[in-house]
Amino acid sequence: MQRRNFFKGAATAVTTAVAAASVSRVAMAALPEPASQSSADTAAPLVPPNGRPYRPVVTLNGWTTPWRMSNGVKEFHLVAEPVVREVAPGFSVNMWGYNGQSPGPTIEVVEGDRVRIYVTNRLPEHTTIHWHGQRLPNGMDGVGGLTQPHIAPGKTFVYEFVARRPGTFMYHPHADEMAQMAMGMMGLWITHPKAASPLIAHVDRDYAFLLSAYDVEPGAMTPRVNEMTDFNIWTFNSRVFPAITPLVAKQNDRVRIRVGNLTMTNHPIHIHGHEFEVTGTDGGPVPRSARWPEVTTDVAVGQMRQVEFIADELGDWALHCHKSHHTMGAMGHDVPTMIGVDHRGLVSKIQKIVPDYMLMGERGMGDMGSMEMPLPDNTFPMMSGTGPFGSLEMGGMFTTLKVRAQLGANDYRDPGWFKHPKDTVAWEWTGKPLGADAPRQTPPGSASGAPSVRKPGTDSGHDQHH
Ligand SMILES: [Cu+2]
Repeated sequence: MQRRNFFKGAATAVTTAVAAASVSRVAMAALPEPASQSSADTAAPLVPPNGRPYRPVVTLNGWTTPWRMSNGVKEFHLVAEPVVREVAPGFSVNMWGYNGQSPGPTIEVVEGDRVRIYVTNRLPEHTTIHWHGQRLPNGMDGVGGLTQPHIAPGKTFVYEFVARRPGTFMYHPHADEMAQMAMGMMGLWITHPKAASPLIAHVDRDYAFLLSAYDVEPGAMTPRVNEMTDFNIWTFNSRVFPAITPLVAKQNDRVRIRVGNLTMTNHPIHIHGHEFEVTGTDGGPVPRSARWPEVTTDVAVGQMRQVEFIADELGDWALHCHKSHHTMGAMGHDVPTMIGVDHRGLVSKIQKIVPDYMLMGERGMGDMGSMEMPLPDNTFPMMSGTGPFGSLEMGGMFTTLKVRAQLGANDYRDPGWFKHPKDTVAWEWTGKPLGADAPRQTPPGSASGAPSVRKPGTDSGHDQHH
């Protein structure tokens, strides 16, 4: 749902304790009406309403803002403001963002477009916007204090430049950066090529998302912004699994995924069942001679990676950060490792005092996905997400790529879980246990295929390799 009425939208979006700066109605009237978004759902791609055609991107759990044409200039209006972001159902966070959401809306333009962006500051402190990766006049680069004065609360600044090269970019503040990005201020910028390019393939599906991390204590609603390393909420576009929309593709579609990293650490983004190539970065398209196949690409802080592959394997394939802590949900930092510790008898003793007491992690941590632990209000389980075969034991930076034989060209709906062909799912072995007479691999050092047990001190004196 997009609300085009700024004042109505802002009135409902600003529900935090932070008082937003007042912005004059008269001053706003001449500006492009800022679109606002209240939903964290993935919006349908915005087919370009006028100007040159292109294949629009799908922003995971996000949206693309419309523009208005003004004497040949594409005009946008971003409003920096406090927002409430639904990170997962039942877990909303007080963030700062743009136009009702964190991340802000995706901006999509075409190479060569002259672009004018009005930025209105409704935050309680000053801000700026830096257009990460763009070629532009120095004074449009958005570094508060260096290339421009800060945008004070209540003020609107104008940025104007030509989108000179195609690619995947980001925008974020260059003012009180640590706090403002820790609060969710960021967005994607896509510049589509103006003509066919030998380095830019036509794709059937084009997905985009940003990596962001927050430190929200379980039960709290506002991130700690002075955090340096101990973030506990790991997100794709300020959203955690299983609340992240799956990527879908029709079999043999060429798929592009654009990922940008505005967290404080790197994220190795990993795909299952396919190999991709990095076809571009925020520096532009990668020369074909410099591409190689990968199944994981590390996205360092402040980088963008654009990967492409043919989605030719049917199924529900995991797509996730390979740092295992980053596919977990909210957790305190004080959970000791309990694997291998024998607690038998201890729990029943404690339960005499604390009836609800449960022991975590004695046999690994996997049980936590199915344990019904009482949670504080406004958080989500550390590992959650249920698949067709049970708990996925995942939260955070994880989603799925769903490849289907039948799918409409513009159909981005979740097709449900994959229906596996007969005899293609790993199964439990329930046959006869392997006995002494069953075929065995020959252990190294034995001369025959017969099972042999080597006793200490009876080395045969030679090794045989089979
Ligand atoms: Cu990660």
